[in-house]
Amino acid sequence: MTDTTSEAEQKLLDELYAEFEEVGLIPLWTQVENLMPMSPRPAAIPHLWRWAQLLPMARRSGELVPVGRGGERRAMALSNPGLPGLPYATPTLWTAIQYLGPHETAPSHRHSQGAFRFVLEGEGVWTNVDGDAVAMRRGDLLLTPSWAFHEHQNVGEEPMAWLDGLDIPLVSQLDAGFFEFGPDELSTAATPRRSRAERLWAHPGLRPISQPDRPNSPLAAYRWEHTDAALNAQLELENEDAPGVIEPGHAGIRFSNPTTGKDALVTMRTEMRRLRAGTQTAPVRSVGSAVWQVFEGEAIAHVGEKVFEIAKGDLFVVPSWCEVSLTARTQTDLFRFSDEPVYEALGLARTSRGEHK
Ligand code: 1HN
Repeated sequence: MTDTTSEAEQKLLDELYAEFEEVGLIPLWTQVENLMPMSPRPAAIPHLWRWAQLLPMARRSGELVPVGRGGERRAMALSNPGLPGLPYATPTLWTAIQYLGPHETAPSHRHSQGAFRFVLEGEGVWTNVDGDAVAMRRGDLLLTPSWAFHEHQNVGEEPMAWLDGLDIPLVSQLDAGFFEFGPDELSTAATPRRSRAERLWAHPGLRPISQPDRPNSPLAAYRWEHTDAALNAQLELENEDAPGVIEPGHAGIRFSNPTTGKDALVTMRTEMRRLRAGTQTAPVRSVGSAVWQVFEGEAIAHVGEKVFEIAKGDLFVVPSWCEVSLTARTQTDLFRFSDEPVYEALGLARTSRGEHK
């Protein structure tokens, strides 16, 4: 253990350690630094994926790889270089670009992993969630909470690509994964403008008296027109010196569960940010990991030691306790999701906001 250990003592120690290994023991004194670092030491690293590279590869997959039973989804997962060989963007968040050609269907199934879709561009796909047909359009956030049956059908003449977020790595670590195939036939071929969930739940501040609280939001779709209006209102109020923005030039909304006011999904935070052109955000770091996607605009993201020039569709990862700040070249909208609700539920959440640079 120390420099002063004699040869005889070293021999006894070696014997002891060999016996530890044999019976399945590891002494704390050789491990304490790894077990209890002074602050998080994520294996995941800050990383950027460019939409301009992802989309053509999704198209090629669309030409070459059928979608159907077994594979279930034509989804290409972001693999963090710090987590080599794993289809994980971060240790808790699965993130993919999914592609569905005209008149294709991705079959019904359900799983204990929670999921959402965020649409960068395009339309024509309806996702049926427990038999409720939900249109997917540009700027919309669509939810597929844990254990809801879901299938996707493209009724249009154009292919569609979107972003998928799931808590797959978290659920895997927790050994809490369950999966079930659904029927092979479509649950519904309907293509309504408004889903049943929206007809029941999408009225600001008004909830149906008949419905109980739920851990995940019952509102299956958060429409771009509402998100856009909420962000615009914050920036307009800023012009009147009224409260609303996160910091000067930086508006933000969180997608929430209308039954609880908490995050729309139990395990994942989903947000949209709008930066006025020229805005530089204060550096922030939080415990837990996040993925950002540019919805519109051009900006520079400082993430830890890295600097990313980002444009529409680009995706980047912010590992735990890694500082992030953004500088908007043009007005920029960003979708962000993270695992923060998990840390909050466990009493492990921490955030620190630095000075503007
Ligand atoms: C899934 O069900 C979807 O429904 C996307 O679109 C990605 C990755 C692994 C397992 C199930 C979807 C998935 C997934």
